[in-house]
Amino acid sequence: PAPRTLLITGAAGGLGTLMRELLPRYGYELRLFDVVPVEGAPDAVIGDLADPAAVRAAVRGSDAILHLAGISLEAPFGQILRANIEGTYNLYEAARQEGVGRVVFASSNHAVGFTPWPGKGEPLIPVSAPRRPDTFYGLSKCFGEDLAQLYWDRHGLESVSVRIGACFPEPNTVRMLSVWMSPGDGARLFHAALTAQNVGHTTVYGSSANTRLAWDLSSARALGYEPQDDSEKFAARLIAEQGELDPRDPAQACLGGQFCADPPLWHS
Ligand code: NAI
Ligand code: 15L
Repeated sequence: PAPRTLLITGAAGGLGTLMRELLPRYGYELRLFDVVPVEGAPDAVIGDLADPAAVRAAVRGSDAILHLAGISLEAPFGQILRANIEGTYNLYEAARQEGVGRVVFASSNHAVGFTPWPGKGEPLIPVSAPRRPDTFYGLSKCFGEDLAQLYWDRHGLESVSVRIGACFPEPNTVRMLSVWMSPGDGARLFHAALTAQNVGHTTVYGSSANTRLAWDLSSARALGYEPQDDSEKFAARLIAEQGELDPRDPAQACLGGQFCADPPLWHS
C-alpha cells in the first residue's frame, strides 16, 4: 500500500522546507525531524542523527522516510562521519527495527562529481557510471547508496537513492542549467520514489527535463516520474552573465563544478 505517514528528516533545511509545503498535496501526513527547530512546526521532533535513540523515536510509526538530514556541503571528515555516515546508518537501523518499508535517500550529484561533462554527441551519463566522489561529502553519499543496497539485499528494506542535482526555486549558474531540479519536479520525483512498486534499491538522477541534461533520467522515469520543467528559460540570461562552461577550468570541467576545485578540508 502507498505510504501515508511520511517522516521528513532535515525538515528545517532548504529542501525540507520546500517539500513540507509541496508533499502534503500528494496525501501524506508529515512527521518532521531535525537537529534545529523547524519554523512553523512546533510538533517537529528535535534530535541529532548521531543519537540512535532519538532517531529511533522519530522513526517509530512512520510508513516511509524521506531522508534529507545531514551536512549538505563539504566539511571536515569528522563532521561528515558523524552526521552523514553514522547518521545515515542510525537512520537505516531505526527503519529496520521499526519495520519501515521504504526510505528515499537524498544522495547527490557529488557522488559522481568528478565525471566529466559528456561532449556533444556523447551518451548521457548512466546511473551505472563509476562513482567518482568529489569530496568527503560526495563520499558519504556513496556510502549511503551502498547502505541502502545492503539493507535491501539483507533486510528487504526498499530504498530509492536520488542523486539530486540542485533543487532551488531557480538555477543561478550555467552549470545548474544541466542539473537543476525545480521544486515541483522534486516533489514529483520524491512522490514517485515513495510509491513505485518493487523498487528494491534503485538509484536515479534527480533533475528536471533540462535541455542541457548531462545524465540519463530513464531510471527516474521508470518509477513513474514525469518531469514538467526545463531550465532552458533561464539559459540566455545566465550565459550572458557568466559565459559557457570552460572545460579547461577545473571548477567547470566536471559535474560537481566548484566542489571539484575547492581545497580539501582535512581537519575535524
Ligand atoms: P540543508 O543544509 O539546507 O538542510 C539539511 C538539514 O539537515 C538542516 O536543517 C540541518 O539542521 C539538518 N541536519 C544536519 N545535521 C543533522 C544531524 N546531525 N541531525 C539531524 N539533522 C541534521 O540541505 P538541503 O539543501 O535542504 O539538502 C537536503 C539533503 O539533500 C541533504 O542530504 C543534501 O546533501 C541533499 N542534496 C541537496 C541538494 C540540493 O540541491 N538542495 C542537492 C544534492 C543533494
Ligand atoms: C549538493 O549536493 C548540495 O547539497 C547543494 O547545496 C548544491 O550545492 C548541489 O549539490 C549542487 O551541486 O549544486
